Amino acid sequence: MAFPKPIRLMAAATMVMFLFLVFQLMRNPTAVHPGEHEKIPGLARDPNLDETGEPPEPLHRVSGSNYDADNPNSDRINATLLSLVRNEELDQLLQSMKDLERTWNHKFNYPWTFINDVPFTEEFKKATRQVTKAEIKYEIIPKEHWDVPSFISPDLMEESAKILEENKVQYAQMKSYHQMCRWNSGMFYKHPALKDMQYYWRVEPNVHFFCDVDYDVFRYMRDHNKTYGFTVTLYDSPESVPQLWPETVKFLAANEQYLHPNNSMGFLTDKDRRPSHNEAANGYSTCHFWSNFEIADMNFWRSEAYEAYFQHLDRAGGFFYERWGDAPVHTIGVGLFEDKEKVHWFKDIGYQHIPFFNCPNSPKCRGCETGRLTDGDAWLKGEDCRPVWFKYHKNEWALSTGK
Ligand SMILES: Nc1nc2c(ncn2[C@@H]2O[C@H](COP(=O)(O)OP(=O)(O)O)[C@@H](O)[C@H]2O)c(=O)[nH]1
Ligand SMILES: [Mg+2]
Repeated sequence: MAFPKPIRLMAAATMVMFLFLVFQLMRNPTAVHPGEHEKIPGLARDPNLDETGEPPEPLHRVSGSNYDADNPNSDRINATLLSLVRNEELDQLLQSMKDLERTWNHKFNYPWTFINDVPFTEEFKKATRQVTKAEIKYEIIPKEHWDVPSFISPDLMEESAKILEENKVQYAQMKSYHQMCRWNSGMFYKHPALKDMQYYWRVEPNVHFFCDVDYDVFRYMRDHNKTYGFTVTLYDSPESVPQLWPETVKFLAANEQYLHPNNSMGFLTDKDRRPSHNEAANGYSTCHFWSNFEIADMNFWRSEAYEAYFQHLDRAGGFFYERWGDAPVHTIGVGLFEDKEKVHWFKDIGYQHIPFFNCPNSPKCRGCETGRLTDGDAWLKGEDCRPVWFKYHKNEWALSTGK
């Protein structure tokens, strides 16, 4: 039976539309459907939703026995996985180690260095040796690196802690937390055991790694002339650092020769996106690289500029009278004294430290949700500083993927 021509045309058009829809759905079955957590104020689209491969060549990979743990002529460079950790955090550390060994280090066998302010227990040593083929060093912090400096007044410290506590600054009263922040800011790379090391990957207890990484990240840093690598960047609580930026400005006024011409001043002082933070932190955006993850070059921390900056901050007393973290101190140091081109977003390293994630869109990742920033309270979604970073820096990944 013959249908009139208009009906036949409509049927054909419907069929074409249907086939087109089926094609679109089949084409990208793993496409991420944007949910609430992917909406980041200030970013049109979370770059973690774009497919993520590897950074550009040259990349060094495993070939034959070149990265075997017992190869005395291996392709490893002077680098270590580094963790300041307490004996009581053994289980949480094993979690971090297992994830990093599974996704990366069982291939490259970089040595681990564990550092503590007290001796490691035999139980700690025995258990950590069981999860890696790589060499492990267990080190104690020299007392003079950890102790509260003599120029810090205990009375003023006690009074200050009360004020910090009233301002709801986390860990305000915990002296060891202040010591840890100071040590991570300006001491760790002076440890005698790290004398011959150039690069480190900082690993904390109870973090997660989700994605297989198949190249030597330390050689990546060296070959691509990078100084500092991060995964997550966040706003800080201004109440923990009110005098950090004013002290930084004072230091710069007397040492302007250290300021790098291609610095990250825009990122450090952005006022547009969160004026209240900038105001409360006296000119600092509070944007910082979240330093519980760092892959970096210790020679930068050992440089004259950063050392002079750390000495200035240390004398100013803010590690104890306020609660300056190593994250803002490292970020400001790198942001002022280093070329911004030398900072790298390790987008391809899936990472979690409670309550934030870096979770790229890659078939190499398992166990995290692409593009999810946090599994914590709703307000945490606003804490992402990547929109500020990308306002002032090009997205290296966009260049390689064309997105
Ligand atoms: N040995 C030692 N490690 C510490 C101490 N305080 C903190 N750490 C380590 O320093 C890092 C940061 O501490 P953490 O409690 O995770 O701080 P948060 O991530 O800011 O909540 C972790 O690797 C801890 O294991 C301390 O008093 N002694
Ligand atoms: Mg931690």
